[in-house]
Amino acid sequence: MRDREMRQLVRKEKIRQNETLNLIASENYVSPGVREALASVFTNKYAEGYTRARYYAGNKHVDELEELVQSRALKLFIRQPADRKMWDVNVQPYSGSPANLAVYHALIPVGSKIMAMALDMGGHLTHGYRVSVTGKLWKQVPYGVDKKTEKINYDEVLKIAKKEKPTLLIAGGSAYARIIDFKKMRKIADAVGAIFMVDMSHFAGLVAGGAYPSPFTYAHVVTTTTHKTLRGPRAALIFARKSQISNLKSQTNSKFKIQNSKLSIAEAINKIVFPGIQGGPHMNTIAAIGVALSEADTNQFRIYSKQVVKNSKALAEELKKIGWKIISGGTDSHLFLVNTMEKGISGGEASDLLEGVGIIVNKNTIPYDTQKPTNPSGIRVGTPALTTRGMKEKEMRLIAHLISDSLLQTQKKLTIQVDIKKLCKKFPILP
Ligand code: DSN
Repeated sequence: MRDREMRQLVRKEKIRQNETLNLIASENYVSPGVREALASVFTNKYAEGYTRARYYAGNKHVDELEELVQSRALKLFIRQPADRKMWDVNVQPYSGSPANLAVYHALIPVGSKIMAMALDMGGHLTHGYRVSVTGKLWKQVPYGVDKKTEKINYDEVLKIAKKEKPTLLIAGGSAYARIIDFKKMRKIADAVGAIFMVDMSHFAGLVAGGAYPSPFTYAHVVTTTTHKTLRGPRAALIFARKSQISNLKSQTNSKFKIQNSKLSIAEAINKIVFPGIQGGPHMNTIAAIGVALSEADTNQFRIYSKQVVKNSKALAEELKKIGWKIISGGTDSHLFLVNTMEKGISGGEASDLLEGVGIIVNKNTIPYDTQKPTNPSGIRVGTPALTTRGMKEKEMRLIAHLISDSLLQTQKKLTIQVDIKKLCKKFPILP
């Protein structure tokens, strides 16, 4: 790169990534192949529209690319060819937020209710939270976790759904460590006539690798980002059923009729992604999604995704053993929450203390948090990135002690920093 300033920033960021332990649950390291596709000539091309229906000429290879990525996405997530035929996938969303917005805009009338996990219980901003545009256009009906078990209480979800009659029910979030029972959630959606959407952004890679249940049997729509456990570029996918939305029995109960009822769910969504919300798709990113999808369709990735969960369990268990409170008592996935406030350390302080020694996490609210979201009571810890580096349970146990010693300041900062650098060196990630 000729640009000296930019080159230096890239170099510095590369050193930072190499020399710190990344425990941010939503981050990962992409392969050289994914980065190569991102930097490919496809970045030069405008391709507004869809395959063979573009607004510009010169899209012969773009069309082939988009179709290839669609078929890879469908094949990876829906194993049975007969089931696959019932689904379409849109590979154009720039990221998770526009993907979710497109689904709502396509399927549910403005003003109707989206029932989703509350943000401070582990949900996501774009599931109708008040500061997001999704919370301004639609009304969020939140559900949470049980105060005692800190897990979803499906009877409680049903009770809220029956009372509120949402038009859309969402499963998935950004800080819920446990397996979600999609079958039960679909039953709840059916009981009140709601569309059932799963946002699998966090655990998509685990679904692809067989380390987490698949939502496809039960959902009408599945959205996902591609850059978390799936280890692709920063973008998103929307999987949608080809059935007509007017066929959804849901609509009988709702005072809000679903939009575009003559179209299939997938057609309605495609129309909103483009031209409704977005302009030209980022074809270089779509190429990179394609690379990530083919990488995820390998035995190596299946082993990786299972190791992500094993590592997460090992790290949570060891932290628990040495006296830290893990929300819900453990994890079934790539992440978990630690209540640091219990030891008098806020989430913000914890995150700063850890960054000071080279461990990167994010502060996070815990269920029924009494602190403000800007400085909540806990941290979120995730293992996708460290697993990509090749670390296993043994390293997780060591890291648990490094985390604990840093937070409690029971070891000299310098000693911990040296240990972390050594560990990073042993598991290099970026050449
Ligand atoms: N911000 C992402 C996360 O960290 O979970 C979700 O969009």
